[in-house]
Formats: sequence, structure tokens, C-alpha cells
Amino acid sequence: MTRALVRRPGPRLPEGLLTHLERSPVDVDLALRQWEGYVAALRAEGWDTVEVPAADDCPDAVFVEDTVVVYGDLAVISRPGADARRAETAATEAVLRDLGFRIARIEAPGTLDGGDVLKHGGTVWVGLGGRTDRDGADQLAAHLAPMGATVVPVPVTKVLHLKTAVTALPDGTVVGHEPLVDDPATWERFLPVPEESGAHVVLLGGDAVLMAADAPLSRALFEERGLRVVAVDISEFEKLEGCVTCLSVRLR
Ligand code: CIR
Repeated sequence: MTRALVRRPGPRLPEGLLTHLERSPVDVDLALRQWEGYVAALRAEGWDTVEVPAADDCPDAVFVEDTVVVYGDLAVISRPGADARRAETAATEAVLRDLGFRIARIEAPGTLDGGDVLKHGGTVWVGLGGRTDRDGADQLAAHLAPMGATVVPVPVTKVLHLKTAVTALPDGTVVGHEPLVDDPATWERFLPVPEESGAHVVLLGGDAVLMAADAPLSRALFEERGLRVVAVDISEFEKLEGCVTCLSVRLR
């Protein structure tokens, strides 16, 4: 069964944290419609969505990806690098426990955001930057080693999270917008994309990928490679440094 965690945005969404962007007005109603469109796109592609109960006091709770790293039947609950986001993890943990996942946790003083964790084929790249530190990465490595995964720490200095800079296509090719990638040579197969949000893909299964609607040139590149692209408008979340990847956690 393919399921995905999602978390409904709350009324305080416009107060979400900003690191690299200037604040611009966020339309909460539009954001909710865009979130519903995102969820509908996942469901249309065969994903059962499971809602983590909304956390209306946590402006960034919609970015549910940051609260956990799921690897097989193990859920490693994160310890977000931003104090303001620490309260988000408890509900994610409760939902995953109910779904039958084994639970591990990143413990203080280490920090790790799920957005810094890129998995492909047994390799787990962890971005060390503003949100995730070496201790958090080491703890994740210890949790995942028994499962045969290799953690590779990489620097993140130009964007919020590793997956703001790069994600992986179904064949493992890593895509990134070069001005925002610390070291494209980290990856054997690296495909530069012309738009910042072209670097963010969610693998839907088979050759299908979900991406933001504002990266038509990158979309064309992916389609030339035989991928089927589902595009959604997430402008209100992009104003808060969010992207398609942050809005769900796929469970397999
Ligand atoms: C934050 O600064 O934490 C939120 N405004 C955005 C989080 C985006 N999450 C992600 O890239 N995984």
C-alpha cells in the first residue's frame, strides 16, 4: 500500500519562518485550496493520504516532511533545527506509531529536519546547514545503519534544506538548480535544471513525478526523458520557502 502523510495548513501560516526570502503576503484561503489540490494530486496517483492532525499554533506545520525521516518500517522523529518548529513532531510520532511504524528519535542537542534528507537506493544524503547539524546526521546514521543504509553528509550553505537544492528522479539522477547547489560533483549523475523549483520532484511511482507548476522549462526537460509530470500550483507555500517535497511524507 502506498500512503502519504500530509498536514493541513492553519490560520497562522503567513507567520511561517523565513531565512532566505523577504516576507510577502500569503493568502491563507488560496494556500488551503492549493494544499487541497496537492492532496488531490497525490490521491489521483494512487496514494492514500493520512492527515496528521493540524497544529494551528504552529505556522510551519504544513511542511510535515521536516518532522520525520521514514526508512522502511522505521520512523526517525526529527528534532527540528528551528526552536519554533519543535512542537510539530509529537503528532507525527503519534500517527506513525498508530500506523505500526517502529519509532526512533533524534535527541538533543542534535538537530535534523526531514527536508535535509535525500534518499535513493540505500544512500541517504544529509544536508548540514542551518537546520541539521553533524550530531543529528550521526544519530540518523546510527539509526539507519542496521537497515543497510549509508548516510553521506553534504554541506548546504545556499538554501534552507538539502532538498531545496536537489532531489532525485526515479532513475537516481539528481536534479538541481546549479546556483543553489553547493557541490554538484557530489552526485555521479547530476542534471542541472533552469528553474529553482524545477529542482523539487516528488516521486509518485513508476515514471511519474509531482512538481510545482512554475517550472515549465524543467518540466519539459523531464518529459523529454520520458517522465510523466503532474504539476501543482503551490505559490503560497513557496513564499515561505516551502516546496512540493515538504508537503508530504511518502510511506511505502
Ligand atoms: C521553515 O523555514 O521551516 C519553513 N518556512 C519552510 C520549511 C520548508 N521545508 C522543507 O523545505 N522541507
